[in-house]
Amino acid sequence: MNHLAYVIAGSEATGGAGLQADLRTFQQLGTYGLGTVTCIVSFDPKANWTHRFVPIEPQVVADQIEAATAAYDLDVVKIGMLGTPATIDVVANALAGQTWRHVVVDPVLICKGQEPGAALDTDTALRERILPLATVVTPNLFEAGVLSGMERIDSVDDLVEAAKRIADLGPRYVVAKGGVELPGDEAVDVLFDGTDVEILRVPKVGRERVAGAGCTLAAAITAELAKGSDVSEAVRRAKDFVTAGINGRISGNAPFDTVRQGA
Ligand code: PXL
Repeated sequence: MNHLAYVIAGSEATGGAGLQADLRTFQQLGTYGLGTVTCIVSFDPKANWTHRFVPIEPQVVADQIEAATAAYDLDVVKIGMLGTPATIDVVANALAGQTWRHVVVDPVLICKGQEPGAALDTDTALRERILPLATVVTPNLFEAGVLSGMERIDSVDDLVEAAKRIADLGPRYVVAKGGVELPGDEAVDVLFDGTDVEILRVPKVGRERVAGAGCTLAAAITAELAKGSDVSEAVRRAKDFVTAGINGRISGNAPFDTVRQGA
């Protein structure tokens, strides 16, 4: 059977994050992946690997979504980096044009090197237009703080509280990720389904962030949902997949390692 997994996200030119990581994840997990590109991020190796960010013309984003959704009966989509309020509008309008079994939103607010000011506009648009459409949202620690309005998230209890507050913004399921920055020896994720809390823990792999982990987790959830898992099972499988990818990570000349999908 053909399981189709669709992603609307940015390109990251080193291939570690964004659409490239998403499509590798889809392929590794046995789905047929297709992608719509929203923006192009090219790190600048001459300026400490900060981001050069170029949005795709909003109409071209709309055209890509039109082509993908006309060619196939898609019912599961991942939303990654959108980048600008104009792109968010186009994507929100296009998503509303059909029903989806699952909309998995990785609420990418800011990448290393991006202007915090630009991220605030994007935050508001994402919160107002995209989160209400999400069935699953996967904030990291920073995003969980911004979206919940909590100033500090220092413990698993705080992360649970943040997940509950984010659920009030519309998504059915919230996967709040502690990552390496939440204090403790474990990488903890909290899954809140509106009623119950499930806590997933694995020993931390090192103490440095590995590029592409957030993209890969949300893409793996999307692929597992496309294949028919329920959300809890999809999240647990996705966490195993990312943990394996972090253990098998790739090092190059950039000052950060990258998840290897299918390691
Ligand atoms: O990891 C977040 C992310 C998502 N999407 C794109 C990115 C990044 C971070 O660099 O460039 C396109």
